[in-house]
Amino acid sequence: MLIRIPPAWELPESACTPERDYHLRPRRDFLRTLGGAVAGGLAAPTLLSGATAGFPSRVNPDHRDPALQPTPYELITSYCNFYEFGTGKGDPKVNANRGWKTEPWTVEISGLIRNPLQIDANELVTRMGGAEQRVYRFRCVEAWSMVIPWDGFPLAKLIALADPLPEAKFVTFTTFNDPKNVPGQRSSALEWPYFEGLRLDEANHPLAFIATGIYGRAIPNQNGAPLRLVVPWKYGFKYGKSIVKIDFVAQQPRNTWQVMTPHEYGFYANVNPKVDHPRWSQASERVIGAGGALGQRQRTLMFNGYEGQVAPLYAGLDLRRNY
Ligand SMILES: Nc1nc2c(c(=O)[nH]1)N[C@H]1C(S)=C(S)[C@@H](COP(=O)(O)O)O[C@H]1N2
Ligand SMILES: [Mo]
Repeated sequence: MLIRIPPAWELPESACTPERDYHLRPRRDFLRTLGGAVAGGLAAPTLLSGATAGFPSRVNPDHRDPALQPTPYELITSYCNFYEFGTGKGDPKVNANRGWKTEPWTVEISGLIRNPLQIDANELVTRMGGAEQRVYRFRCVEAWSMVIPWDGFPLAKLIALADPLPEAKFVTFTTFNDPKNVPGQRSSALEWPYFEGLRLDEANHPLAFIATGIYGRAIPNQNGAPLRLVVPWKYGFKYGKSIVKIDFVAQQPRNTWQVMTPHEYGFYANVNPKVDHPRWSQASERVIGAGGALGQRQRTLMFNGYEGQVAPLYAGLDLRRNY
């Protein structure tokens, strides 16, 4: 008999709101009808302590791993890094919701592939078969962490759609560039547009994900609407927000933070408690939302706790040099 052992990040079907109830519709409609769907009693809501009440959390009620206690929605969506909208953690929630339009949104898939295309973000989610939920640890390079219930689709599905040529070895993610409407992009805080890259085999890893939602709701502007990268074994700066272009290339690309400060930020950005940032330790992290204002501290895990799944990607690589 064949018994399928689900990977740790996978939740049973019963824990999820049926995908037809969101994401397959334009985000406008989704937001408008969400209240109705909750009142209709879809997916027995398991509200988490501290989470905003009134929407189904879709978190597996059998989830007993205390290390993966999801961070309240309110904190995930108000404690942000999104330099286009200010450098303070509270700035993006305010500034990304002052008329910046994330719908309609077109993404271009290009480069060394057989199926280049330009596609509307909602249409892309439909082509990917709708959204599914993943509860992942999130570790910022600034030594704080959260646990985030993302909705979205595996990056590998998008790569299959693109159909890379054998010469494609890396994937790059270019985020939006709109200095007219986005004040941060008129400053020199970073080099714009924000830019990231992965090796093709990293991008194809089953954990790598494109997020389109959080806690079953359309992803808020401040968290990278409508499409943002999620690579749970890497530091948060790899998670490019509000992507407009996914390009398949032959050479290892640079990324925004590496361009800014190459001795501090590298291409790999794998979470590694043994390799300190030049200005602080990476051995532990502050858990946002746990244990008072400063946050409880916990030990940082190799590859952010995903070592069992991703270590083979880096066999033979010196992780001290390739940080
Ligand atoms: N376009 C863009 N993407 C970005 C950033 C940014 O400034 N601009 N900041 C990164 C950093 S440093 C982190 S820690 C995460 C923060 O994601 P969150 O605000 O959704 O938690 O987004 C990443 N993606
Ligand atoms: Mo970060």
